[in-house]
Amino acid sequence: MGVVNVTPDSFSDGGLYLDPEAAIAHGEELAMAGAKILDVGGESTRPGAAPVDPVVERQRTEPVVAELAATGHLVSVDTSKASVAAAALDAGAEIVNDVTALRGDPEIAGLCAERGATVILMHMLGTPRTMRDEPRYQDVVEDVKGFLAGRVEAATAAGIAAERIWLDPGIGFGKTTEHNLELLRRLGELRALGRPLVIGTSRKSFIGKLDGSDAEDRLGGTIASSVLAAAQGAEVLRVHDVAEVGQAMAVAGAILG
Ligand code: PMM
Repeated sequence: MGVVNVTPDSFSDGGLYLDPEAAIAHGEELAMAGAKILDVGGESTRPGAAPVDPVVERQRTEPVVAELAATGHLVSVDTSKASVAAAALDAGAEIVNDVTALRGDPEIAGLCAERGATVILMHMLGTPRTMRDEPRYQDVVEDVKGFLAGRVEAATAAGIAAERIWLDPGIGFGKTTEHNLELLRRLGELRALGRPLVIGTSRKSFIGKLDGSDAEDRLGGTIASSVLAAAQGAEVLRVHDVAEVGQAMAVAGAILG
């Protein structure tokens, strides 16, 4: 999954693709580099980020989704808002990637059910505004697993088919570096939930915490964590550097058979 952030303030690539033409060209580039899914987002989830007005978020994402879907790409929309998701689904998106796991907007679960969309349910402790405030878990893997199981129940109760649900432990969302490492180390335990696992480590701050690197210098850490996640059964890797991670995956896959 290649990341297409149409935002002025994402930590990793904020402002680079705010213009729809630039975002579309970037999406095409990621697809050429091997991305099977293009994840279009119009609201930064960086720690401390302010919420974006739904109209603005929709204006950022809709034309980019429409063009990328029209040229035959599988598109997901990274949003927690039903109105933004609805516009993206109308424009041809097939997947709703919701970092609040359908808790952010009471309308979004019903919408996804009605449209037969695939949904990505992600774990986050708190909100992007508060998630750095001393996150605490009994056992981070068990807690995340319990949360995701509960969200699968809520989603299926709202009419979303179980086979349309993918799950994501939410690396960096309300977790310390040690929590992130523990989740990656024991990622295989989440396979017991029986749904495809999505993982997003790309350029995240836990990498920088380990070696002091800035967001644009975290490719090595992105590759190491992505390959190890895939080796434990993650099926979707949400990354900015599609070509490089793709090559690492091809080599790792060839060696492991
Ligand atoms: N991370 C970000 C945004 N959306 N969605 C999912 N499912 N998983 C993630 O880990 C995730 C996400 C933040 O990264 P960005 O600012 O580089 O997009």
